[in-house]
Amino acid sequence: MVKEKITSLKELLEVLPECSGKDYVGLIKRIELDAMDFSPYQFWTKEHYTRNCIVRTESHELILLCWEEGQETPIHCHAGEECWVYLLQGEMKEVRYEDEKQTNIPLPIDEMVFKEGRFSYMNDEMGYHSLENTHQGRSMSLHLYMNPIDTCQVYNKEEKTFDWKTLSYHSKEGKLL
Ligand code: CSS
Ligand code: FE2
Repeated sequence: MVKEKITSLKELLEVLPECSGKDYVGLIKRIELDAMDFSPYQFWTKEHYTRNCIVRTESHELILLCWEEGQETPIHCHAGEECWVYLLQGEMKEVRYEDEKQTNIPLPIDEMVFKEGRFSYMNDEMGYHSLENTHQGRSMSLHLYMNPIDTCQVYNKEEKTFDWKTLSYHSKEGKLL
């Protein structure tokens, strides 16, 4: 049976608490969301992309990332957690890297551009990745982590080292922090 699409944030927030384990991937595939729904959670800065928490429980975290043109992540891991990214608005480039332990220089192995309404999945067994807003304007991506992620390792190009970084929210439940 084909399950119905999830077309509003309200529906998504109703279904999320019932999910566990493999349910999350089924849920993401049903999503067809409109960026308009997310206006209470949209915040932007010129300095870096913003991480805006919509909901967080012990088992998952739903975050809206807002990107000005050209903003990007460093190469990073997900500290053992699973990560789904749904592109609400704009265009993003994702590059995946092999975990190159001998030289400590991550090796690009795959690159893809994804568009509105598409999603991407990542976990540490697949290596590291980076995301960049390649849209001529702002992009917005919805990130679902299972479980929540508070730190991750990021690649320092100058030092050729991976360093632990604390991840913080720019806003929580629509309120600036
Ligand atoms: N992991 C990054 C975004 S790329 S999936 C973050 O949560 O900030
Ligand atoms: Fe990531």
